[in-house]
Amino acid sequence: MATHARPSNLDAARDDFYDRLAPESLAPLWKVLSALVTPTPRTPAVPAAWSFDRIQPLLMEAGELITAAEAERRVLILENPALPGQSRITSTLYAGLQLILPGEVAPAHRHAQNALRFVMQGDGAFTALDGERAYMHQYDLILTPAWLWHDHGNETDQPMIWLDGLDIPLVQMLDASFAEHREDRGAWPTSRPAGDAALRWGRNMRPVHAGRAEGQGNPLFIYPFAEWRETLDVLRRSEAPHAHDGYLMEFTNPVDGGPVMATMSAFARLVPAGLETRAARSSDGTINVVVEGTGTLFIDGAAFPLSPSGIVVVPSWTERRISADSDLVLFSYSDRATQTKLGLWRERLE
Ligand code: GTQ
Repeated sequence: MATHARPSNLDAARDDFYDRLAPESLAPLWKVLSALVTPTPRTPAVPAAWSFDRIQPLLMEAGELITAAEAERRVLILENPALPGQSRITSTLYAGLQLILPGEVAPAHRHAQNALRFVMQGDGAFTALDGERAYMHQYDLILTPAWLWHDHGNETDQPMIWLDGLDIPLVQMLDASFAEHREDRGAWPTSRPAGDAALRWGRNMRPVHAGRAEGQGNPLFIYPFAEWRETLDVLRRSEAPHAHDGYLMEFTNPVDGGPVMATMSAFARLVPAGLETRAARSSDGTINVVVEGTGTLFIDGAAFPLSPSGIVVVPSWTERRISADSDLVLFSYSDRATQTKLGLWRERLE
């Protein structure tokens, strides 16, 4: 078989070859293959933690510098320290803390991105979804699924702060962002009384002739803290904790029992005092919020102290262990819904 003679100065010949590829918009796979097709996930995100107590005064300062109406959304973005300027906390997900002051309205808009809100401080402001208000209390989970009109308002006399979790980077990667704004920059008119969605969809029944189109995402858009917290206690009274996860509940969409939204999954967890979970990893980078208790989250061996209102990001395929000093209650969200649909999600329990 004829073989081509290799040039004597191979390195120089290769460099010359690569130089001639670039102007043709071509690149040699063999230089990048091992970085592209990795045996396990190699995330550019790093583990990181934020303390709500440090962010809260900065957010209040933002409140003096810009109104909710001016800003549209007055939010400080939690950026992964390894991804500055990219508005992402993991490769696919966004997190931010939003402030709405007494008397303010964050005007109605809708967008292709899915959003969840997890209430950190305040009581009684509302998110309106498609004409229905959800009055928010601390540690409630509120959803604004893709392409539904939503606005936020605060008719109380206290500032209200919540964590926004969105799939902004994922939608950006797909070049699939669409958004619309209400012409008058105001709130969407109320068309249903508060509590309507919970009565239609939160009672283990479903409307046979569904009012709102089911195709428009999860219609049950409020998951009150008082309800989900009680469930964790019921689990705890009746069974042993899971060795890797403690007591873990997933919030579900009542239409199909699946994840709360098309792209994001959300979870509530109780790790009882004294338990240290066994090591586990999963391919969905996860944002955790401490609701109650103290302990430590070990991520690839590094210790992140946990205390109420702390926020900790556990990147894809890092090893996590949770150690609870007192009963620890955590809320978390991730892109597991996306990965599961695509057949990509994996976990390894050690
Ligand atoms: O409240 O709709 O943090 O559209 C980022 C984008 C919040 C919102 C964010 C948004 C919103």
